[in-house]
This record gives sequence, C-alpha cells and structure tokens, in this order.
Amino acid sequence: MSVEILDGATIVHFLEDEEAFNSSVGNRFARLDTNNDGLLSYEEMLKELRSLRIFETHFGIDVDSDPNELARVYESLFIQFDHNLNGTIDLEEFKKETKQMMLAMADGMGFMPIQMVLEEDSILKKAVEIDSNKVAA
Ligand SMILES: [Ca+2]
Ligand SMILES: [Ca+2]
Repeated sequence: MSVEILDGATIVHFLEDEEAFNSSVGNRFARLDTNNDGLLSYEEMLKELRSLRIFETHFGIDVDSDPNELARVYESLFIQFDHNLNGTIDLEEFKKETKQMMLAMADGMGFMPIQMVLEEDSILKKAVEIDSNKVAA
C-alpha cells in the first residue's frame, strides 16, 4: 500500500492510453482470477471491490461499518460489473465497467488532487505510475 496524490487528469490520461489500460486491466483480471477459468466469481471479485476505496467514500461507508451493509454494497457493485447477469464477470465486462467507474471517478475528482491509499497492484496505482513516468519523460 502507498499514499498517492491523483486527480481527474491522471485517470483520464490513463484511460486514453488504450494499450496501458488494456494491459493493466488484463493483468489485474488475471491476478483476481485465482482458479484461472477466465471468469471472476463473486469471491474472486471481492478483492477488487475492497480495493475500490472510493466507493466507501461514495456510499458514506467507512471501514468500521456493519459487515452486512458492506456485503450489500459489494453485491450491488458485483451486479454492476456483471452486465449479462450470469453470475460471473468476464474480461470484457470487467474492462467496460472499470473504464466507466474510472471515468465517473475522474469526473467526481475534477482537477482537485486528492490523496488516496492505493494497493500496489491496483489499477489506480498503475494510472499514477504511468502518469508520473510521462511527466518524467
Ligand atoms: Ca475464476
Ligand atoms: Ca457476466
């Protein structure tokens, strides 16, 4: 985990870089798919949902909240990813929904940089890394 500062532009740049986005999402998907069947089950997806810390803020839920309430939030997020409602998330669904969520996140952030605690292998962390590499280059 590390604390990073990011703003809407960081995310938008990342989404515009299709190659970087596709490979990060693909890697993340492969990591989450622990039984390697090419699909994410609810259990496999939980790790990702937990790393989407922005939703804790978004739903007004903090880490100490009622586990039942959190489970309901995670379930509704899972359904949001599962576009064809077959109970699993494939790579296309994962890609599409991740992109949408990141766009919504970028919109919400605007140009005010915010601090976020990010997991090392999260997609947002990748976005920050790619952005700072560009600035350095
Ligand atoms: Ca799986
Ligand atoms: Ca599905």
